[in-house]
Amino acid sequence: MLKENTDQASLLEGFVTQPAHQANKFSEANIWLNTPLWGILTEGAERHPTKTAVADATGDLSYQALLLAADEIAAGLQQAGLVAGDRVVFQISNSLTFAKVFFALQRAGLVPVLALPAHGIAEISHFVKLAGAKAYFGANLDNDGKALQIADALSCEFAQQLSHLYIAGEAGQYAGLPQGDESQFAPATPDPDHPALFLVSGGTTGLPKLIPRTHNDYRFNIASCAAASEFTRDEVYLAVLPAAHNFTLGCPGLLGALHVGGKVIFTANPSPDYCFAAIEQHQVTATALVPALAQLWTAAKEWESADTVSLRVMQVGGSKLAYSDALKVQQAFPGALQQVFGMAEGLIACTRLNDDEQLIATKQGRPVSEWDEVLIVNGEGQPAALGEEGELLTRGPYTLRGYYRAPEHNQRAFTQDGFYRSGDRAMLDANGYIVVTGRIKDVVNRAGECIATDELEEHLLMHPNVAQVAVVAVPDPHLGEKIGVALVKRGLAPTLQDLRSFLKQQGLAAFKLPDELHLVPSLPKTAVGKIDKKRVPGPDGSPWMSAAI
Ligand code: OOB
Repeated sequence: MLKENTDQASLLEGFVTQPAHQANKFSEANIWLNTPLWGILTEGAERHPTKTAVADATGDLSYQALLLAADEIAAGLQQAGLVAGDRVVFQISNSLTFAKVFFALQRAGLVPVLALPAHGIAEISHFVKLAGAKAYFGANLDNDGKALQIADALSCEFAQQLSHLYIAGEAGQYAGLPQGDESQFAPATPDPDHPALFLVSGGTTGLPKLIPRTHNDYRFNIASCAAASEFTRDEVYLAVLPAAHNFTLGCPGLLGALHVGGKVIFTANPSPDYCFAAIEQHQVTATALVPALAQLWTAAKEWESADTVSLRVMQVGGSKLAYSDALKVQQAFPGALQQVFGMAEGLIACTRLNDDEQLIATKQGRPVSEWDEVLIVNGEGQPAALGEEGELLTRGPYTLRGYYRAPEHNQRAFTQDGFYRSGDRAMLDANGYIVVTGRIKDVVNRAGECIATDELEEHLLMHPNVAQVAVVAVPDPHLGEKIGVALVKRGLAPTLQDLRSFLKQQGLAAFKLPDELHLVPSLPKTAVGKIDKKRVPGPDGSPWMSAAI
């Protein structure tokens, strides 16, 4: 009999479940399968044991070998005293180790908080505290020592609570990957309605929140995304963005590729020269990128000679892909672009592979499941008319009902009837396709006129000398806020006057024209590579915008 965490009740405190009638409905409709997340691996190992499941530059593992490696680690974790239900902060970069440890945790019933490699001690320590974690798993695979520094800091701050610190790769004074006797190992049989993992929220304000994802909801998320992207057993998925991010992990991502019996190639190097070579070598069929990376890959097609025709799905999401960039992606990677609008909180929408090119270039997609509910509401909270902009609210079988241990925030983030308020400004068309037009709060309030920064960014990106751009609200004593443009140039640097006349020619109202221009060599990015407006520097080098969005 497996040891259970005696403190289960307190670990579940602050976890908001789906209401019973909804949960029953999802189970009866067979969209919640009531199986553990680790079933993805064991089912694969039964069906095609010798097929390659995962690979990186160091080697590869079949489904059977990955299961064995995971079970050995899981046995080691159990023997070290960790018990089902315990929380583990997991911070491993894209590698075979990611897959081995991820499945080991699932097999042992341990619940990972999926930290991103870019997270520092402030975020990691916050996750340890909030989740009540007993263990930290870091990776020092390229020997940069960052994981060791985090482990040092954690062992001081959480001497009592954090009883297990593991480092994959050069482990210094810490334990390496545990190895137990797999023949003595019995996998955990978790309640499928309990969290299988915690994703971290992607917002750029404050510390990230924890998003519980249950076995049932996440397996449904993965299967629905795999179906929407038409994943098959021949899929070769390149994990480029951090594997711990929802997009790469399960939309359909690496778990989606394993779910259908495909293969996953991990790389921690997103540069086009490296990735194009990997695409050619492994005949990669699918990958997921943020717009800034898609832009880089598209530009590189002009000089990189590697053959990328095997790539049939290039998912782009995480932030708005400008129309002008979408057209360039379509030209450089014919037939491959799929826009994805998603969130760690749940809802995933995407364009479908047989949608027409123009639709794919202009819309962010429709929900992956018929069970997703999407509502657009106006400022008064009333449903908006078709084609009218408003805030996007959503509810469904894989969308959270509450952030973990955040009752006050949940009051604001959810409606009375359980819809998640995304904070995204969007509109719907008659076919249920979503067009995202920005963040509700991402506006410049210039002398009482509200200017949506996204609209302005779209227009600026059409200028031939603009490579990347962020429009920010800059504090101003007279206007309240004025319009600042931080810009990465392409070729000749445009002047503020050039930009203003260009925008005027496009018919933009005078009050929407930028007040200040700041040329920058690059724009700051979040942990997953989205442009991070909060940190965009002004001319004096300090953050430019007035209030966090
Ligand atoms: C993905 O997840 P998160 O949690 O890092 O960020 C979610 C937020 C959304 O609320 C929205 O504001 C923005 O990122 N977003 C987009 C977008 N996709 C995400 N905004 C405009 N256009 C898009 N296509 O970013 C994520 C998770 C799973 C799949 C894809 C993306």
